[in-house]
Amino acid sequence: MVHWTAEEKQLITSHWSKIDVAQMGGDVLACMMVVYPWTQRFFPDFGNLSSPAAICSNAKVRAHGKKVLMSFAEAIKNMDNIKETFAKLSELHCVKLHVDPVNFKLLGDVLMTLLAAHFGKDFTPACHAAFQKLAGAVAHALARQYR
Ligand code: HNI
Repeated sequence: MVHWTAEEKQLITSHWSKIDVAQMGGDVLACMMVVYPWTQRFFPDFGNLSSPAAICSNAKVRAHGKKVLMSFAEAIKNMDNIKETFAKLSELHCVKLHVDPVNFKLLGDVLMTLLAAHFGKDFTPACHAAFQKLAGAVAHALARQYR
């Protein structure tokens, strides 16, 4: 189990409360699809993904990104129990969708970049480290069914 210090928990919850999950979620998923274009192939029903502009304004991309980030919110609510919280989602991503777990990490990296852009100087190294640890725990929990 991942151990969290009181400072890490505080940094994560206080910053998380200041983001717009729908906006950030849409941006994260769109950015993942633009920067790592092979991830687009998991979403064949999402319609027009023909350019960065098309991806960023695609309503299905934005809605799905919101869903993804809402499950990060679940992880934050259940920080001491992330593995169990993601048991069903792990089954979906591994057994049904066969998403290569490398992509979980890439999504986490995109989230770090966008959090840094959003918070600027307030995204201190300690804060970055705490969120990196969270993204790592989420990626690990999602990949659980592969192990
Ligand atoms: Ni992911 C569905 C959460 C990474 C491809 N994904 C979901 C759902 C959630 C979710 C929540 C909706 C489940 C439901 O409807 O029951 N995904 C997450 C999280 C991460 C993540 C927290 C974090 C790393 N997913 C990825 C990655 C890919 C991915 C990296 C592919 C590159 N996810 C999918 C696909 C679906 C999906 C595909 C199904 C979409 C659909 O609706 O058809």
